[in-house]
Amino acid sequence: MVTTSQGQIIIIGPRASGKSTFLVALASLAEKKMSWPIKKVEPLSGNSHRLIESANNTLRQGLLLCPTDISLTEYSFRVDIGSYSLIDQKTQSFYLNCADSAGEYFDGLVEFRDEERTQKFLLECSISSGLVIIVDGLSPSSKDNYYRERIEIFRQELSNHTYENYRIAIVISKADQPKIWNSLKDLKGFFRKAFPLTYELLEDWNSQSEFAIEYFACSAYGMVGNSFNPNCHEAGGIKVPNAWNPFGIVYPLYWIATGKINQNLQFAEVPKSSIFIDKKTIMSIGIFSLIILSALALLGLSSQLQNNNSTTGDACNQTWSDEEEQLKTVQEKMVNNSDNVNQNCQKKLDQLLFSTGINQAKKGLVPVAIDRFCRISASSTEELVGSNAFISRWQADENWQTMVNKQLQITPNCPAAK
Ligand SMILES: Nc1nc2c(ncn2[C@@H]2O[C@H](COP(=O)(O)OP(=O)(O)O)[C@@H](O)[C@H]2O)c(=O)[nH]1
Ligand SMILES: [Mg+2]
Repeated sequence: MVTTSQGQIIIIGPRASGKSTFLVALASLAEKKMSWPIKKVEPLSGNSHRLIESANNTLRQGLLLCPTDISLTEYSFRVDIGSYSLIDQKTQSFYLNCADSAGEYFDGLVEFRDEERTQKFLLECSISSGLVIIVDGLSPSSKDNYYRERIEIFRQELSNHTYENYRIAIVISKADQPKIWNSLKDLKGFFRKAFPLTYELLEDWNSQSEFAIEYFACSAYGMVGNSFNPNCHEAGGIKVPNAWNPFGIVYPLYWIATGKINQNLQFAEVPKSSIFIDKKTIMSIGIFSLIILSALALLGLSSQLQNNNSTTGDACNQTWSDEEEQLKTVQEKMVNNSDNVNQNCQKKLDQLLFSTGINQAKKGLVPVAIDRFCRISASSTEELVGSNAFISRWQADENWQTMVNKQLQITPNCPAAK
C-alpha cells in the first residue's frame, strides 16, 4: 500500500457556488459501495461523520444544506485508489484534510481586505497545501471581474510564500447543467470564454510561479442513469436519492494531494453501469486498455519480483485499526525519542500521525504541526526544525513564527528562534 500524506486543502469560492455540497458529496461516498478506481472513502474525524449525517439527513432527503458557519471547518478522510496492474494490485491511500470556508470570506476579500478576519483567512490559505477554488458554473460572464479581483488578491498573498508543490484547482461546479456538461471536453476553452479576464490572470500566474493551476469540473448531484438527466430539481436538492452519483469530486483533490492527473477519476464516483460513453469510445478504450494492461501486468510482475528481494518485516507495516491507539503509540515513541525506533518506523508513524490532522497537533504532537505548516517530510522533530526549509520560513514570516509559537506551543530548535 502506498500512502500519501497531505496537509490541509481549503475549499474557497463565492456564496452558493457549491462548496459545502461538494464536501457532502465527498462524504456520501463513504457510505457507497465503491469499486475501481476509488475503492473506499473513509471518514477520519467527528466532523467527517457529521458530514455523512448531513448527506443522509438533508441531501438524500431532497433538502438543501444550511449556509456555512463563518469559521473554517475541517474534514478528514482517507481515500483508497486502486492501481491498474492485474498482477500487482496496489492500493494508493491518500489522506485529505479539507476545510470548508464560508462564501463571505471570498466575497469580502476586496472590501474587507485589511480586516483581521480576512487577513487570518488569507494566512490560513497560504499555509495550506492547496486550494480548491469553486467557480460557480452558472455564474454569468459579468462575474468575470469579480473572480479576477479576488484571485489577484490570492496571487499577491501567495507570492510571499515560496512553497513548491502548491496546487490550485479551479473547479467549475454544477457540471450537471447543460452549459458546463457540453463543455467537459474543453474546460479550459469554456473558462476562457466565460471568464476571459480571470483566465488571463490565471494563465499568467501559472506561467510565472512554481504553483500549478489546473481546471476541473464537478457535479455534487450527478445524473440519473446514463442519459443527460441532472439528478437535481431546478431550485436545488436531489431528485432521485437512490441514484445519487456525484462526479469529479475526488479528481481535483487527488491532483492536489499527489500532483498527478488521473483521468480515470473524472467519473470515478459513478457506477460503471451508468457511465455515459458511446460505443465507438468503448471499443477504442477496450483495445487501448488491453495493450496498456498487458504492459502494466508485465511491469507489475517485475516490481513484485523486486519487492520480494527487498527487506521485509518492518514492525510498522502492520495495519492499524484504532486511530487513538495508533496515536498513543506514536506519541509514546516520540516522547521517549528512543533510539531503538528505527528511522523507517518513525517515518511511518509520523505519516500516520500527520494524517489524523491538526487537532491532534494541538494536543502537542509536534511533528504533525510543523509538517502541516512547512510541509517538510522528516523522520524526527529535530530533523524538521533543523531543516533549511523550516529555518528560512521561520526567518521570513513573523506571522508564522507567532502562530507556531502561540497556537501550537512550539519553540523551534533553530538559530533564528533564539
Ligand atoms: N445543479 C447543481 N446545483 C448545485 C450543485 N452543488 C451545489 N448546488 C446548489 O448550489 C446552491 C449552493 O450550494 P452550497 O453548497 O450551499 O454553496 P456554498 O455556499 O458554496 O457552500 C444550492 O442550492 C445547491 O443545491 C451541483 O453540483 N449541481
Ligand atoms: Mg457553504
